[in-house]
Amino acid sequence: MGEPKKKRIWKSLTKQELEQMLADTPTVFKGSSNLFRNLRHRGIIGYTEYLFLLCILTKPHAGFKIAFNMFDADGNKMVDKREFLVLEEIFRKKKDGKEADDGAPRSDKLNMDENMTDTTLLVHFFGKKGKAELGFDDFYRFMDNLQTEVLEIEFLSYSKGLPIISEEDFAHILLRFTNVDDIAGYLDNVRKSITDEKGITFDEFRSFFQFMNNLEDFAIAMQMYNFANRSIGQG
Ligand SMILES: [Ca+2]
Repeated sequence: MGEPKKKRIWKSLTKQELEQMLADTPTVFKGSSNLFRNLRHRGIIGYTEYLFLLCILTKPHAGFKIAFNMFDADGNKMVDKREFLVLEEIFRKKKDGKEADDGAPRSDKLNMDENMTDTTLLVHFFGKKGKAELGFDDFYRFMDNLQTEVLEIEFLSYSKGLPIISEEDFAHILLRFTNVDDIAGYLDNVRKSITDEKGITFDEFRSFFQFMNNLEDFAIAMQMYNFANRSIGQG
């Protein structure tokens, strides 16, 4: 919400500029939780890639393997570019809301794919020639780094250079995910109930959001305890 604060002005790239951008894209071996921040505006992603990245942000780590296996159509434990491009098809189907076999012969679709512009993400994963393949470790690290990067950006926007954010800042972040209009009462509660402010570190912040990504599993576990009539303690 409220982002992006400033709209970027529409920008056209020349073919040379685009090629330079793609040539400067770091390989997946050089991936880090600073990848997107280091690239800044020197990169391009497609809409389906944007949806894919957005999806990753709220996936539990256990789901990474499922996603990897989904791409790895031939089961050789590596994802190649062709396998990854199935993404286009998945999101296209979702948009149409049906199993859209448009009747076009398979070869037509592949031709279309080959004429597609490379993106930063494709070059990052599969190299400039598109021949590199992605192993599960690289894939896992990429997804983990992306989650960390986005959480870091959020954390740093509140911590202002300090190693912690305040409990009240944390409450602000949580309330952003709700439909509550008048948050003053809630923030008052936080102030009253926390007399001894310790602050929240980035590790705690990240753990919390990783827990949120696993909320479904947690709910199932809680139901089991409930069925078994067992109580749960902190330990
Ligand atoms: Ca494969």
